[in-house]
Amino acid sequence: MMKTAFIIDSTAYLSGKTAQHPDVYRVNLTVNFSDGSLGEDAQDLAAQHIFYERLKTEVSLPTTSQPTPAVYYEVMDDIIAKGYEAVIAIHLSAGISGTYQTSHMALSEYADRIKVFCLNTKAASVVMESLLEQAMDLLDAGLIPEVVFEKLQWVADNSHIYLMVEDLDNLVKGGRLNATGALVGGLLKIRPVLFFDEEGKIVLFEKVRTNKKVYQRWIEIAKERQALFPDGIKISFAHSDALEEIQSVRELFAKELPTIDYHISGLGPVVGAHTGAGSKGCAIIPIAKP
Ligand code: MYR
Repeated sequence: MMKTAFIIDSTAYLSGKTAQHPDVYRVNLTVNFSDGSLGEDAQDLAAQHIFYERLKTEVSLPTTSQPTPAVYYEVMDDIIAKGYEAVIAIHLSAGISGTYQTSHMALSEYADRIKVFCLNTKAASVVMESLLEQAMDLLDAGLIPEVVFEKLQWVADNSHIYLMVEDLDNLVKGGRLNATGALVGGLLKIRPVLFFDEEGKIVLFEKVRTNKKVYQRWIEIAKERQALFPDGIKISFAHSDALEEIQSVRELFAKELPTIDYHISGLGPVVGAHTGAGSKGCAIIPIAKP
């Protein structure tokens, strides 16, 4: 088996066993508060909670920044020195961040020394986490990195992420949602459901009246997606400081789709700076079999 390293950016918010895995190298995005201080992209729920508490008192929204090229050079030099033969990088959607592009550019410079694969997941958070887990499983099953990467691309292309935020303002001001006047106007009585489109940009998917109806709609879509993928799907939920509500959403799902593997993960400061607190996401991810 080819000795393979993984680079993943902090917006994956790894919570399972992958977080501590020795072959996983994390590069961090940063939050910039309006007083000039910098915040780490906290990975665990308790530290994320502290960020959302601080957010309540901020007069203007923090901005975010991607890792500099130097960060990738440092990680890659380390990976080369440790004798890895291949590296698979898994990044936040290029439709909402320059992270993938910078990584791709920096990693390409090493292509004469190590096999380099850089993935634009066109997604964020739990989808990135699942892609990493699936990559490890596929390599363990004996697949070569080239084939693993093709399968990851298929998973990325066929994953769906739905997102509900309490307030669209953050996303609009941060330029991550292309909102028309019609979308922003008259939102008081509706729950806009957002979606990552084919290019990995965040767009309006549907307007629904209540949270309950949103969740029913997600379940309906999950059933449709399940029927499309005979090798199975996984459903992962993400939330910004809204664990209890997302746990009850999982209960709703489990009643109607009992055989599925569910996972819940927190969204940290970099994503939270754009979504605000209380956002809830549902990702429907196909499983690639070796
Ligand atoms: C940067 O500064 O490059 C980072 C930009 C991050 C934008 C995040 C936008 C919201 C993503 C929501 C993900 C929800 C997943 C369930």
